[in-house]
Amino acid sequence: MKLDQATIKKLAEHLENCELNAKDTTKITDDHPEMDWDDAYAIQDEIKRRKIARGHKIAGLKAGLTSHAKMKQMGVETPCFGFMADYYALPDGGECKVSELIHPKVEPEIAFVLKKALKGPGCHIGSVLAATDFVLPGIEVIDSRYRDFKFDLKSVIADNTSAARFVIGGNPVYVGDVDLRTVGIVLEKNGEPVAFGAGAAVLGHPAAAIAMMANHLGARGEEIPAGTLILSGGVTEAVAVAAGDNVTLKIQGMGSTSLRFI
Ligand code: 0L1
Ligand code: MG
Repeated sequence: MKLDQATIKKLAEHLENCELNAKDTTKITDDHPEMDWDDAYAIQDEIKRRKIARGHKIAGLKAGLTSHAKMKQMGVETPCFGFMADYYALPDGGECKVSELIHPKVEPEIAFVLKKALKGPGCHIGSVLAATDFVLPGIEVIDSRYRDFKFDLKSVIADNTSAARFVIGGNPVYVGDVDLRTVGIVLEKNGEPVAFGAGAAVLGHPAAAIAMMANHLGARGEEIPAGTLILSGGVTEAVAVAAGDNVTLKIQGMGSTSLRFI
């Protein structure tokens, strides 16, 4: 690690305040070009610690930048991992308050819920499918705290991978009953299809994103506990939303979930 504890705490406080006050900032590597990957995850961990210390629970985990469309959109080449706090969770068909966010975008995702813990190294698609209870549609609302979504990968990891809000809904489906590579996904904004694809857009198989997360956490001595909800990453590039928009995600055989932006 290149940053000392005081700097990690200061940067975590700064980024979390940006989130809580819906204020943007320049990317933190501008002032700390020396920071490394461990520093980036240590800042994210400190943001998590701050939320838990204030009484929040962790509602789930997320993989980000897992499709080529997303990597190309953001100019990066590696997936990243983050967490979702309890207050990020919105009810299916419910409202998302744009005034609480900076410049929200939505991503169509496949959500996994585990029935068994997963611990890397050595996790693969088979271990993930064996550990999964069910999958269902999920819309992630991302909201980078960085001005104009301009960042590098270390800055975005520190910023908890732009996590902001999410909704899951539709029909929970047993993984043996669906081919997660060929399953069709349509994201509609105000009744018009704005992004569509198939599950294979996420690293060839969305379960590969969960395996990568388990191996990433395993390398840090952590596991993904049974019961964890995990967003496997945007199937398409992210779509900007504004107050007044209605967004619906439809996944073949899994029904739909939606949000209204107010
Ligand atoms: O969930 C995601 O794929 C977002 C990762 C962070 C990059 C971004 O803000 O687009
Ligand atoms: Mg996402």
